[in-house]
Amino acid sequence: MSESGPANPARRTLLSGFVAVAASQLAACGGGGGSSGTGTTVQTPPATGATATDLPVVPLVQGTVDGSGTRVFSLQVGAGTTTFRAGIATRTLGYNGALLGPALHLRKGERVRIDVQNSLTESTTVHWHGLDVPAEADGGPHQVIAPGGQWSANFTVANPASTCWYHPHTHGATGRQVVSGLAGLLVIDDPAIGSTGLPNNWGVDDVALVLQDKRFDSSGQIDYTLTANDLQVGYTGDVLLVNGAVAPIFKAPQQWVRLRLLNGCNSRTLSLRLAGNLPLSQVANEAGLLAQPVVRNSVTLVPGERAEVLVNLGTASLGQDIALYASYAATGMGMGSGGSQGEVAAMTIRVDKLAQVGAMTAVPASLPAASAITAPAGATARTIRLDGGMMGSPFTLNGRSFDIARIDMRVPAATTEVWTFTNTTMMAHPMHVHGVRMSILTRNGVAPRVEEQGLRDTFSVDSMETVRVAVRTADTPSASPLMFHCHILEHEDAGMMGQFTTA
Ligand SMILES: [Cu+2]
Repeated sequence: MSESGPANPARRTLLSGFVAVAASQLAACGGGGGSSGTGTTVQTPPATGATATDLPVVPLVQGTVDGSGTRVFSLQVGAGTTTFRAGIATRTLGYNGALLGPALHLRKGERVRIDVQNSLTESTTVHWHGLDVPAEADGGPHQVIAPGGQWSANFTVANPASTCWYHPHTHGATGRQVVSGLAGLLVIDDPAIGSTGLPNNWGVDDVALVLQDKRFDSSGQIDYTLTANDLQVGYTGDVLLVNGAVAPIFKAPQQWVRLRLLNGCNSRTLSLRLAGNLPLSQVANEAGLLAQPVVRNSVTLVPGERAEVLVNLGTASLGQDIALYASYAATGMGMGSGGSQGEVAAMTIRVDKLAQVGAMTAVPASLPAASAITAPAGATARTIRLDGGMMGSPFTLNGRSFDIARIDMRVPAATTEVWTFTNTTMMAHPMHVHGVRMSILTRNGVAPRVEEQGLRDTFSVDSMETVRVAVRTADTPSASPLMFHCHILEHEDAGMMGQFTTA
C-alpha cells in the first residue's frame, strides 16, 4: 500500500435519495427458497433527481508501532445512524464510525495488538476471519466482550498476503450484528516477498469492495425480522450495498486496477461480472495469491469468501461507464435447483482520469503463492456431515446443534488431518474453519479448479457434495475452543456449528 485512503466523514450523507432506486433493485430476485424464479434480468435504473454517490473508500489504517515493535490498532464498537434514505436516520452499528469499519493493514511476521472497546449496550465479539491466530485471540463465541468492556487480541501475523475480514461472532446474534453494520477488512502484506507488481495505490488502483444486502422496514430501519424462509435458507435483503452505498460510482484511472471483493452478505451467494463480460484476472482467492492468474468472465463468492481480481481499464475510453453486476447463484439460495437468477448493477466503474505514473502494464505471469497444505499418507481422517433442515428443523453438523459447553473434536496441535465435509442436505452451505490452514484435496473425488487451489478458509459444500480438505492445526496447543461452521449466519446462529480444541 503506498498511501492510506481518505477517511470518509461524509458517508452518513452519501446515500441520500438512493433507496428509492434500490427498493426495487432486488425485487425480481426473490427471497430465495422458491423454485419459481422468473430468471428476469433487472438493471438498476439511472438515478434521477439525485447526485450520483461516489464509492466510499474504505479507510486503510496503519495503527501505531509501540516501543516493543508491536503494531497497535484500536477499534471502538459503537452505534450510530446512517442516512440510506433522504431524511431518514437509520440506526446502524460500526467500528470507529456509524457503519462498517476501517481496513487494518497487517504485515506478515509482525507482532500485532488490536484493542477493542465495546461501546454497545449488548455483548459482542470480534472474530478475525481467515487469520491464523492463537485460539485465545480468535474472537469467537468464547471471547465475549460485555457492554462497556474491553478485549485485546495479541498475535504475530502468520498469514500470507491476502484480504481477510473481521466481524462479530456473538453466538445467537451474529446475523443481526453483521447486518446492522459490523464488518471490516484486514489487508495483509508480506514484506519478505517484496513487490508482486500488483496495483497497490489504495483507493486509486487497489480498491476494496464490501458487498452486503439489507432489508429495510417502512420506517427506513434495518429489518432483521426473520421469516420462516429466512430461518430455513438465510436472511436476504432487497438492497445491495457496496461499502455501505447503493449503486455507487467508482471513479477509476485508465489502467489496470485491482478489486478486492468481499461477499459480506448473511446468506446470499454472489456471482459478479463486468458489463460486456470484460475479463477478470483473478490473482487471489480468500486466503491468498494464486500461483498464476486465472482469466474469468465471472467470480462467484459464497458468504464470507473473498477474491482479488485485476481489470484492464486501459482499453476503455475516458468517461466510459462499466457496470459491475451481481447475480444470485442458485447455490445457497433455494432448497431445490431452481433458485432465482436476477441480476443487479451493484456499482459503476467510471474511467475518469489518465493512467497513474507507474501503473501496472501487464498481469504477472506467476505470483508468489503460499504453498498448499498436503496430507501425509495415513493422516487421521474425520467426517463432518452437514445434515438436518428437514421439515423446518435446524441444520446441524453430524446430527448435533452447537453446544458451547461441548467439545466436538479434540485434534492434536501441529498436525495435518483430512476432514471430509459431506452435505446430505438440499442446499449448499459455505463452510468456514477457524484457526487452521487448509487446502481442498477433492470435490466429489475431483481435484479442485485452479482458483480453488492453494490455501482456503471459506468454501462452498454444495448439495449432496463431498469435499475433502487437508487441515493443518496450530503449532501451539490450546484448550480454547475453535469453531467450524456454516457461514450462512442464520444457520450458524441456529446451531450449524461445532467446536474443536488442540489441547
Ligand atoms: Cu448453512
